[in-house]
Amino acid sequence: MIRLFGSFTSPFVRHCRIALAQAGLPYEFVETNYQQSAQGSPTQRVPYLEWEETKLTDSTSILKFIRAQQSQDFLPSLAECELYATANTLLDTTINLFLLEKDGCTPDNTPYLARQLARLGTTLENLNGQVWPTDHKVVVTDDGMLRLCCYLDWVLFRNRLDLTPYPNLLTLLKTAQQNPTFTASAPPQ
Ligand SMILES: N[C@@H](CCC(=O)N[C@@H](CS)C(=O)NCC(=O)O)C(=O)O
Repeated sequence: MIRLFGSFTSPFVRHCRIALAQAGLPYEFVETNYQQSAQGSPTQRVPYLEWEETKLTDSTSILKFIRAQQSQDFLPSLAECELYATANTLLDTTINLFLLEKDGCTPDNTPYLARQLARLGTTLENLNGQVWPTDHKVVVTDDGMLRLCCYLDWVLFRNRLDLTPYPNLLTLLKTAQQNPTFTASAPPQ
């Protein structure tokens, strides 16, 4: 049996949960906190996955594994790969700001964090300028768009950023929210 370790709030874990549901693969979800992930994975992060002798410690290799079970290529096009990588930058940057804020480091008192915040603004503005599909089935079968939607929903869930300057991205998220598999994986309110 596949075992996926993670939390219901992590956007990285959510993407893996969606892919597992799309593949129809049975798996055990093991809720894992910071202390447990420090023991269970060398990266001290979630998600990680165990299956027989296979142990994967990053959502990217986990997604590649899941898509391979469906005989699907992971990130087959350059555009999908670029969007997936861009969404990862948004995720890592926003989470970095979120976690450091808990230690009292903010863009106001730490110059590198001001650069991190600026990176979010320019990246979101660029993505908002793109044309997005309006069919939820198209959105959730592209791992770049799926990654971006997991990110946008997490931003709203954690109230991290004001997304109103990015109406096209909010419309993209609304499109994804028409998909039952995407909605069923939403963080608990
Ligand atoms: N590149 C990793 C990032 C995973 C990640 O940042 N997970 C967060 C939870 S959303 C985490 O476990 N953070 C713990 C920490 O930073 O110590 C992936 O794609 O799996």
